[in-house]
Amino acid sequence: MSSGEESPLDLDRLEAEALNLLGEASNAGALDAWRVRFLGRSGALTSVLRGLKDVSPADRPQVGARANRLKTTLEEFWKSKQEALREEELRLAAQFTLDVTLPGKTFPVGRIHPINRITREICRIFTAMGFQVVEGPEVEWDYYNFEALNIPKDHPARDMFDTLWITPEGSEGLKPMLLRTHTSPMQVRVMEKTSPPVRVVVPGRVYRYEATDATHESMFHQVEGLAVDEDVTMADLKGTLYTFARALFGQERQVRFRCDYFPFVEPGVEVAVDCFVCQGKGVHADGQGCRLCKGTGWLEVFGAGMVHPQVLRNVGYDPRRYRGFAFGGGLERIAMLRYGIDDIRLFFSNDLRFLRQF
Ligand code: YSA
Repeated sequence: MSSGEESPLDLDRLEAEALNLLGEASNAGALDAWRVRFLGRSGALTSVLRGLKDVSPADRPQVGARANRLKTTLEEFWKSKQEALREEELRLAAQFTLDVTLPGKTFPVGRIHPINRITREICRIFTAMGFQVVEGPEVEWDYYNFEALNIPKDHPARDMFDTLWITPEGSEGLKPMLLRTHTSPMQVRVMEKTSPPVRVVVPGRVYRYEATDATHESMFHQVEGLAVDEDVTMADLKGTLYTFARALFGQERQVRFRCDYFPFVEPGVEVAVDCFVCQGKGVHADGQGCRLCKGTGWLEVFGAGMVHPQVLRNVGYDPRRYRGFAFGGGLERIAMLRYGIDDIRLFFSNDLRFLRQF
């Protein structure tokens, strides 16, 4: 036989090898690779058939017939293997059919942080009364945080606000800058840019150089309120805060106004609501003192008052024509009262067991 010829023995070996490998093919990919290797256009059997022209004329009929039989055999085996694999695939898929009676998978859902939640709730109550919501910078000039609010340099009222300074206090030639200690500077910024009537609430972060305990944080949130017009009186302030306190804490709440001092209001008041845990009694039915209001029966919510005439003058308003009221309170403290939380540090300690309750 000339070169390129396959002896019947070679075809026997080829058949044995092909059937052996076919038996090992366990998936569609392996089966496809097998088909390419033995029956494909450049496969082993095709090259045998192509090489028949080089076989001696005497042997050609016998080798050709053997090669054709082998081709038919391999194709048949391939087909039945393909069917067997397909059946196996279907059998496996049937094992994993969807059971619609099983409970669905639950996906983790994010929550609104309690401070964002109370902020939204408070803003909704004030916008329903005609207030606009505005925000302002947390890094602030001394002028807006103190000077324009009637708290000049060296005024003892600066001691009420433990300040974190950006520029060192007293630094030569630099306009003093700080992290705002309250949201009240926005009263000045808003009035500088707007003509009366003004009605705004300002939620936002504030900072104080203070030790942390159950009711104090060094970063916390306040909400400021300001209304200025020709006929604004203390009665408007009281009506607004009554409406607010009852909307947030319940219709049966009592509101108490007591004299207080802030340099940017005259007169100034402290606003408290009666404690909704002990119903203003200061003690529980079992005689125990109320933990929430510390036995006083009242919970302080806001500092407030009538805008000082000097503050109106500082922004170019005529205090003989315009009057205003303002108020400011701590959002964490309000949220603590609203949701019955007894430690302010829980808000920003990132404890998911706490945050997931909201
Ligand atoms: C007063 C009169 C106005 O016409 C307008 C606003 C004000 C409030 C004033 N700007 C102010 O900041 N007053 S305050 O120092 O007494 O703080 C107001 C509220 O912030 C407090 O009642 C308390 O709820 C909260 N607060 C103060 N220091 C805090 C704090 N909350 C958490 N941590 C602290 N360290």
